[in-house]
Amino acid sequence: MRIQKEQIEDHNRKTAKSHSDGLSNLHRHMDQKKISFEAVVQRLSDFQVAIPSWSLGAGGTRFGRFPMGGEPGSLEQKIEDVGLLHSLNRSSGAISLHIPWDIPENTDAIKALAREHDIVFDAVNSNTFQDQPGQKHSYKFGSLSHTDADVREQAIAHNLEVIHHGEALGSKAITIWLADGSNFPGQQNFRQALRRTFESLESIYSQMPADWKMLVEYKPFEPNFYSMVVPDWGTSFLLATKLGDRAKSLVDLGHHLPNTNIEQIAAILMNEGKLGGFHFNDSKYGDDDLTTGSINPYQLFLIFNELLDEPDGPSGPWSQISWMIDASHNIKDPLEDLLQSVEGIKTALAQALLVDRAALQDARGANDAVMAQQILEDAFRTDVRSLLRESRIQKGAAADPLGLYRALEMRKALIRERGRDSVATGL
Ligand SMILES: [Mn+2]
Repeated sequence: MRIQKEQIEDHNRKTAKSHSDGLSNLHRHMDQKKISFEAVVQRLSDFQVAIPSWSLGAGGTRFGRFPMGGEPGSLEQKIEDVGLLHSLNRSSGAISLHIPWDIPENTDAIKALAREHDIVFDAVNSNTFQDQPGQKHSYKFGSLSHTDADVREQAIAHNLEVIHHGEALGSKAITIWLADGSNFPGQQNFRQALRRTFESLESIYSQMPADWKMLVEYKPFEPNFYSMVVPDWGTSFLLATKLGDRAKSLVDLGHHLPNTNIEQIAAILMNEGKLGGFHFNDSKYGDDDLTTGSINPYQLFLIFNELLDEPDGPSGPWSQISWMIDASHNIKDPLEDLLQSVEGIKTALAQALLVDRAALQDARGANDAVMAQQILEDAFRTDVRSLLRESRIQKGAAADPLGLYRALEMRKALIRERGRDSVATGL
């Protein structure tokens, strides 16, 4: 399934008039605030968010799963789906693989296919939260933190194998999310579990290629409900700091307790040069994996506002961050949801780019809380949709990606091609 260049051009012509009206209003508004229109459009065009391979099929809960039909049944088809998204929005030019769900059978062919779709391979993800068929030791009671050295060795070897697959594809990072923890008070010695985890991570880190980074993800609960070995950003920061320069913390928006000030966490990690990656999603109660920006768009804006509060450059802190969506859904067409998620992320980024930073600095210096709040809200309440549309049109993407996806009846075409019963691998 491919989208032709002509289909996008034809679609964009139809919306040209209303687009230029909206754009000239915004252009005037930005001129008044002395914010460069061209620079913001460029920044939005450049921004790429990796799509995780597990988000392309219907997700599910432990109560049930409702497949969409036409789901990608192989790694090749997953890359084609990301290619489809990327041709619609030109902002999804990377895929993040999950091993062992996505082990390439023919690395060269996979790389060639990705190149055809203009897709690169972002961070690879290891999996020690479930047992695989034929596996010698079980991860029921943990992996890198396990009390048994043989289990830890097996988990270390798995992570090295993941790095090995990633290297062959051109990835430069491994994300380690550890499900280890305990379900009942007394079950686990906190100190010893943390020490064992550090030693296991150290073993992986020392064998990682020199140009790779390790992203240490954290999560307060689930699948363990009393304690997690890496429950919060502090523990992740501690581990990453002890490991070395190439180990960084990874912030997953859904991995916080309700009302946590995530923007402040992002600011602290960035200040210390330890923010290595971001997983986007949204949540109402816990790790809900809802569409990014659908529940709390102001929080997302405030996070970008913090991330942009650093001087930028080719090797600046911003350029060190791996961006990825981490969500999978039970009821939506996953491709439509991903288009919405990317739009939600870029909307928040665009609004944060409109913050009058000099005025904000002055207001803070004068302890003018009213004006500081006003400056942020002025940016947040700006309708940036025409700005996003313009950044897409300039890049050869569809003015309205979701609209074109629907107009071309892409899901129907995928079902025709792959069948109604095709289910995404790995979920
Ligand atoms: Mn995550």
